[in-house]
Amino acid sequence: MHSDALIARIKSMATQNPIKPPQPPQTVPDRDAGGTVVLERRTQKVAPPQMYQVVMLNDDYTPMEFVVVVIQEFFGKDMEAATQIMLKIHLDGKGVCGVYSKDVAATKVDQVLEAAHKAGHPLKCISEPVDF
Ligand code: TYC
Repeated sequence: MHSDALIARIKSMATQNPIKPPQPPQTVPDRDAGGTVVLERRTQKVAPPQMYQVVMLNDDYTPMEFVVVVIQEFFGKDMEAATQIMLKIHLDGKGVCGVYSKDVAATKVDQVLEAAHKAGHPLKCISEPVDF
């Protein structure tokens, strides 16, 4: 290259923005290659699961004390809370002992009915969807 041309080239390299070298093609990050995949947040969330309340029913024969113990034992209430729930059932005919997923509510019903049956009491309870 002629020395004038070389000097002009060097001056141009010193004053101009560098020419961007060709870029490799953009690839989608790959999980298997250890890339991080960022998903867009969904605008609509999945609905929460339907919950079920365990409702205990009044009868004329089951002793109040038995009902209080059952509510403490299977629904995790202390004696005061269990007594209040029992009295509500006694006065209103029914009352909610707890709210659970469908499977757990069904298990609670089974446990109460088995305990009542074993003790010879007619105590009944059911589970129903919340907002029934
Ligand atoms: N009514 C019962 C009584 O007078 C007491 C009772 C309370 C029974 C709640 C059932 O779910 C019940 N001995």
